[in-house]
Amino acid sequence: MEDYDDDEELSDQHRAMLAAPAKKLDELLKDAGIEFGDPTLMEDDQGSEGFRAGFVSIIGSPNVGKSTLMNSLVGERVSIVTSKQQTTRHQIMGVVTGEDFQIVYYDTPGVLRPNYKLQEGMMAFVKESLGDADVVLLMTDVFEDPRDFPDQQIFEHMQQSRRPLLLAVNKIDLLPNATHPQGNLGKDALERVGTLQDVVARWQAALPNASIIPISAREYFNLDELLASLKEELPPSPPLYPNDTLTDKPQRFFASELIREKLFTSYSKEIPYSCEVSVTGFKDQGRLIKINSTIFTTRDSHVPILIGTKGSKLKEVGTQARLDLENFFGKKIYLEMRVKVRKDWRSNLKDLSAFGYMQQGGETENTKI
Ligand SMILES: Nc1nc2c(ncn2[C@@H]2O[C@H](COP(=O)(O)OP(=O)(O)OP(=O)(O)O)[C@@H](O)[C@H]2O)c(=O)[nH]1
Ligand SMILES: [Mg+2]
Repeated sequence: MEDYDDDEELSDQHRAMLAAPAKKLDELLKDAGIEFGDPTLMEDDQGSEGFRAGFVSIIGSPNVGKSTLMNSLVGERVSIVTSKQQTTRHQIMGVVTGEDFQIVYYDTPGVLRPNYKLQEGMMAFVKESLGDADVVLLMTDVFEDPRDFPDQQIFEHMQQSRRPLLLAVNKIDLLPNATHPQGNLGKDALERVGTLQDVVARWQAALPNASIIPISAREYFNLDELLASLKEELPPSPPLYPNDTLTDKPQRFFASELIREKLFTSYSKEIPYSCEVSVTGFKDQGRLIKINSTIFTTRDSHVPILIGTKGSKLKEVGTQARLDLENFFGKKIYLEMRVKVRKDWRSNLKDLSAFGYMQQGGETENTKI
């Protein structure tokens, strides 16, 4: 993966400006008094005829497989995946450019009722993505009942919205099929879930405006059909980003996410949710990348658990993270990890802002929907 711009000199604001979609150009032209649809400009637009491009926001409850789907569609591991809820905390962009289309996907945190400021920030990412979407890709899995969707306001927004709405019902590999007549759900769950037809009927009744596509994001089942449907809903538009764009975050973001993924897979109970990873140093020295990281946790009592006897646990976690980072960056990695206590980082606006969870101006509210 070499498509990230890791210009450490740039402020986040500058980086956001550089990554701003070409769509914004229309507004700049209008400000400059140049009429939209000016025939001289249209001549320059040759080559984009028949091209479609737009933003597709992947929204849904925690753990339904949003990040797995994003990675499968993009063909790279841009978003971390674990079996635990609330793995994704940010809005993560993944761009796919084809011959006649460009889709800018946004993977988002699972929809939840926020209990603390960090979760408010996560929900602001969801609402921002929803507001920006040309197509909303709502995702559920075979287990979820539409009545249990965690946020009624968002659900009603989807019911009433005139924007194209696709509903992907994920994990259908778990249902009984020709090779696994019993399925993989267990008897009780199977009775509760019913057949795929039952699942689809429940969601179609709750969201009559949605086109429903059953998929398995992990097994790549029906993703061609999903992609075809998404392409049909894209507005005619030239590409929004240069053709070779994959994502918009700097390399150190992916480093911190891969380390955070290991915290989710290596520790239990509240520890993954109490921790944040900050990459304090990222030096690419050609064949080797030196990464310095700090794990912040909310309680003193977590420190010995994170570190383990004589540092054994942290060493094990560090080794797993290093191997993954080497795979991801295609280079040797030197990884340093430290543990610090930052008692209220999940509610402290300054910390949350430093960790990238706040909108400009310190607001977590988003008014777009
Ligand atoms: N059986 C099955 N499991 C899947 C499928 N897609 C994802 N999973 C599993 O579901 C779990 C959650 O996947 P994620 O992609 O992290 O889910 P998410 O919706 O991004 O979760 P949050 O970021 O926490 O909201 C992981 O254990 C995945 O391996 C699928 O198609 N079939
Ligand atoms: Mg996720």
